[in-house]
Amino acid sequence: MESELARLRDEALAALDTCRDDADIEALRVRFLGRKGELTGVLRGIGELPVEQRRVIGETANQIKTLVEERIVALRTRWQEEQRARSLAAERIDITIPGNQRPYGSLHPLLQALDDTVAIFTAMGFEVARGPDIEDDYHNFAALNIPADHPAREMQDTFFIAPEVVLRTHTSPVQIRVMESRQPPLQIIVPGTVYRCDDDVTHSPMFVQLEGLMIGKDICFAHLKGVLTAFVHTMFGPDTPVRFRPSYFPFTEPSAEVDMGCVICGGRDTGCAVCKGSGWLEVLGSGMVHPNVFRAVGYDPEQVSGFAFGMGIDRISMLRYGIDDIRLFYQNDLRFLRQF
Ligand code: 2NM
Repeated sequence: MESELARLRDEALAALDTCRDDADIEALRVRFLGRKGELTGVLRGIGELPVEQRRVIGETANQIKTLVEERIVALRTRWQEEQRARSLAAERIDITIPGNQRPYGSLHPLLQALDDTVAIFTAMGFEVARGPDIEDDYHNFAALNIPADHPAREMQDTFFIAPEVVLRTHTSPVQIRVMESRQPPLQIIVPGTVYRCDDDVTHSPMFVQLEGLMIGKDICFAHLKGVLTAFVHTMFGPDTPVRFRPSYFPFTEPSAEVDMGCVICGGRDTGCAVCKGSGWLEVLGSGMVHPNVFRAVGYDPEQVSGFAFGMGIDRISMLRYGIDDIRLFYQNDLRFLRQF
């Protein structure tokens, strides 16, 4: 019996030495120590041995069992450590490798100027209104006091879709629609794309405009001057010179062009190409809404008054960022766009 146990011990230890992985170890554990294992069998049989042999054999058998168990635990631990070392080596992360750079986009310079302009007017209490790009003759022209023979209607300026249907040449038809559907007081701005049959360094056939309208009981030219001066000062700086110059629009009377001191030469020089030596740059058009416009939308010109204004956002953006060719806005050249 003693020699049988010694043989089992040597066999188990030798077999364990050949183990290559967890599965090998487990197979040997079952073979020697499992419920029907060889060593387990010996231990079970101890009860049938003569009394005087039981203690010695039992002790020896238990020692072997413990020895094999300990060897298995040691092997398992070593195996797991090796495996961990292997996976650590394989999955090693080099934190010095540069990360994946996600390219950031930026807002188009036109959109930046538009967002800023909208923010300035909404801060003054104006709300944003919108309308269709395709308009009828009435809203784009007739209701705005632009008679049938007015040059602004000419084919060369307006994109006609059908005899009475046009791509809007300004956003003013939206102001007409708002006035048709609501009563004063009214303070709205209308940002939007407009279309004119024009294409050169300073004109694009499609451009972004923002118009505004303030109507109430006693709105006068002083309100126009105050609001528009505040706009120029917020957009271009509080020390920017502003002047109002008489002008003409069919839909306003009186009308005024708003100029600001040249951003390039500051109005000091006389040789600046941007302001053509005048020291002033035109930023927007404005005026007191013409009584005929009020009549067209069903307002009583004796009861209400108001001012309106309009500007090309292209122009605002060009002045702001010193851009000299309007077509750059629409060519999507990344070398240009990445500068903003
Ligand atoms: C401008 C200049 C002056 C204008 C007038 C109106 C309306 F609908 F109230 F008659 N909307 N926009 C207006 C006035 C637009 O753009 C240069």
